[in-house]
Amino acid sequence: MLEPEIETMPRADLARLQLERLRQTIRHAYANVAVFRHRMELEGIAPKDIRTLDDLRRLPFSTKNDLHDNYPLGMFAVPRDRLVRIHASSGTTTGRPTIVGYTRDDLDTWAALMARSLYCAGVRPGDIVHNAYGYGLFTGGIGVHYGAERLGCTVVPISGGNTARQITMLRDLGADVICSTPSYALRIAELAEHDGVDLRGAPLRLGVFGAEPWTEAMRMELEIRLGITAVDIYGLSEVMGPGVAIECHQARRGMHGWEDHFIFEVVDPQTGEVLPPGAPGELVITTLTRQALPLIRYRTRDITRINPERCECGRTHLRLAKFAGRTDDMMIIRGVNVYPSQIEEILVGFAGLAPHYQLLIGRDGPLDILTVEVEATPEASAQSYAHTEAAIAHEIKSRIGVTCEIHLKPPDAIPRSEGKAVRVRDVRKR
Ligand code: DLL
Repeated sequence: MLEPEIETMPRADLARLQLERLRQTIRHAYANVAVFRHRMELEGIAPKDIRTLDDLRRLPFSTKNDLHDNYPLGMFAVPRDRLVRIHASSGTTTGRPTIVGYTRDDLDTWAALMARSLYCAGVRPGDIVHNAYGYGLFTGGIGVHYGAERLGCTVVPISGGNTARQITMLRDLGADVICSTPSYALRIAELAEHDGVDLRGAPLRLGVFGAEPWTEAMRMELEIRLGITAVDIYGLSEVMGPGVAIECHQARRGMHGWEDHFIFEVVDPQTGEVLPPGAPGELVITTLTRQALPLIRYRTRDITRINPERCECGRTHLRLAKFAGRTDDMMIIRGVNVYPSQIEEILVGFAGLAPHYQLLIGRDGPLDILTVEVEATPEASAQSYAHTEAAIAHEIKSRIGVTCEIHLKPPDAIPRSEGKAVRVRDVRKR
């Protein structure tokens, strides 16, 4: 273990550390970020009023809109010349990217947390880490890179894309660990099989996958096809990047959220009310050590549950359940709430299907209709398509309760991702 004294800290000590850091963060944000100061003034709260961790609930939420409204650097708490790096995530709603930044200390914290996370996942010093997360403005590539170097690994900074070369490098260098989005790992597995390269016989033993929702069914698929143990990693640019939470290789039942650097709450996405441990809702994160971009009660829009029980690995930091999706990815089809991950759970492992899919939301008069496009395997005969389509539609209707159309597509018809997969296409807007 990298930092046993912190990772297994008694929860009472962890709470004391959190309170001390929370108060410091609030003083820092209040003094340096006009948006936070105005909001707190409107609520009639001053930094000195935050005396316990429960007082956090008195503070207003912050959202991605705050970052957009104060684009590009209006939410920053340090002068521009203290920023040593900028990252950004692509803008979904407004088209504007979300800009984030780091001081030298922020980068140091991030590398240390990523090293801690990779160790927690089972990566060890000396391992060859094939890093196929995209390098650049996206935090995945560079975030994992510095963490793996800090841990003492040999990093192969291949980034995403050029899948044939990925396979050559994986095989020839004998990588121990692959890091990528789960959808891209599946693409690599698929091409390796197609080209007759057996990665299962290679030293490769571990996959660290994240940056998009993925299911237990997909985990099993990746483990079998790549001959690895697959571990889930979570993070978001706004609060740091990858390394906010990760599964331990011992239990792989929920991701340890690093509570010495973040406070995690789960709230009702509609009312904002804080939910008790175990209830599913929207994850809200408060940063405790960020200098450049402190965020207080940031609404992530990601849906999960908190498990505060001590883990069998000995770590005391809480666990976040595998993410069901994002509030903005939730489809409401004729009154039924559906996440893409629920459909994925059914498609993966269905005989004759390759787990490449897209969900199309269209309109038939006043009614929304869901069409599932999914690929058949090369072995499946075109004559059996209609039968498989009916079987999938039946399964989705009985397990999720929505009626949908299934379009089985020939192999390679669904676009492959080299980063985050696009699962939902809303064709109503066209
Ligand atoms: O995706 C950071 C990252 C890179 C995480 C590499 C893990 C590995 P963003 O581009 O800002 O940052 O996107 C953040 O991606 O709010 C979630 O909706 C989603 N996401 C990230 N990890 C997971 C995961 C990076 N393990 C957004 N499961 C987040 C489900 C995830 N969704």
